[in-house]
Amino acid sequence: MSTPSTDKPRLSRAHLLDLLRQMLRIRRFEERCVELYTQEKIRGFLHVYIGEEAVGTGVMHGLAPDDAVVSTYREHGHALLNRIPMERVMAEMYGKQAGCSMGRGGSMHLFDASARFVGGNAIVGGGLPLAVGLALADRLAGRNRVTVCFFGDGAAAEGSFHESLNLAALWQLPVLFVCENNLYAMGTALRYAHAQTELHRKAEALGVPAECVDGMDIARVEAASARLLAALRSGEGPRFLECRTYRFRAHSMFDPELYRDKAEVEEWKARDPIQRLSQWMQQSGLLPEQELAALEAEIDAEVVDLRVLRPLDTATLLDSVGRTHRAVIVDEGWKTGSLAGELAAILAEQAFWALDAPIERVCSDEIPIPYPQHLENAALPQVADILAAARRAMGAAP
Ligand SMILES: Cc1ncc(C[n+]2csc(CCOP(=O)(O)OP(=O)(O)O)c2C)c(N)n1
Ligand SMILES: [Mg+2]
Repeated sequence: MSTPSTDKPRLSRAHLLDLLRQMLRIRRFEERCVELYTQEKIRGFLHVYIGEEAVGTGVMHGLAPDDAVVSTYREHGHALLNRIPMERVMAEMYGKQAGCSMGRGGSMHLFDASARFVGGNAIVGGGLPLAVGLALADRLAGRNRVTVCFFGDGAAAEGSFHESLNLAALWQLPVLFVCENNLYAMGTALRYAHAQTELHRKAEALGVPAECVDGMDIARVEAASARLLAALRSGEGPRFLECRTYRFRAHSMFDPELYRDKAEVEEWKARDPIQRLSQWMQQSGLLPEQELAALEAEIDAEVVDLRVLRPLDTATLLDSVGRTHRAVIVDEGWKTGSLAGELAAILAEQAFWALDAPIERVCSDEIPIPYPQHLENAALPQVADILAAARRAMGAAP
């Protein structure tokens, strides 16, 4: 999230890069989750957002830190965008105490009250009344903030949808209802469940002004939601945004996908919001090729923490280099005669042909470490040194 947007889409290079980075971050995180699920490290249900990233990213860029977000069971992206640290989200996927819901929620119940992320929710349509309640509480307490409520097309067939929109309109509450219309509710296509398939029209019928946008185009999502959020903030009552989108993967990990044609999936994949933005930026000269590679690598980087690798787990090191094809070794010891030296030797002996760039070692200066803090800092590896080494490993100018 960032500070509230104005009504114009911000097409500066830095802003677009930020949007691209956020979408890629969600995509890579979920691809990893799928891998971990197939290895049975993540258990229970898993519903990924792959293909729909432009919706959450475009809408949430317009939020202020104290705005609330209510989501569904397909909420990993929303949680990451809400600044819940990735490691707390991943720990929750594993059911660990360090997770954002203390390991009691799992994939469908990511939650962080301090970030005002009021949940993932396994109940279809369950988030809508919560969002209305949050906005009502803000109104009664005189707080000028908004609540964004994400839900799927399936929720628009539920009673709670109609009840929530009705009350929000009646009481003019500051809720932005965002319908992530991906055309299917599990295996049921929209046309089999809704008499009115233009879902934003349902909202209008209930007294909530509504818009519909191409949810695969982040610029359009962001511009529309910025406009609607501005209306909410100036006290004009609730708004509704229908985003036409598509999930590229199955509903969950237990779905054989017998209800849709492969050709349809391929057609939508050709509209991938990440590729669309990066291609547009490349064509407009805003994203040189090596920068895109560096961006991908920044997100793909793996950190192997050697403090937990005693006795030395060489297989993990080799495995990591096999995936990233690069190695940056950070060690507070000296380069010569240190653990960094030992690891570099192991990689040179056993992973040489997997490496696409020379091994980088970021170590302390070859001097006795001085006592005064500023001199100690000058001698020890610093964040800037690590970043410069990572850039060199990626072939970018330092
Ligand atoms: C009240 C309720 N009814 C049924 C279900 C079973 N169910 C789980 S997901 C789902 C489909 C919801 O589809 P949609 O709202 O379009 O979200 P999407 O999965 O497409 O993001 C259903 C019916 C449920 N979880 N809760
Ligand atoms: Mg759906």
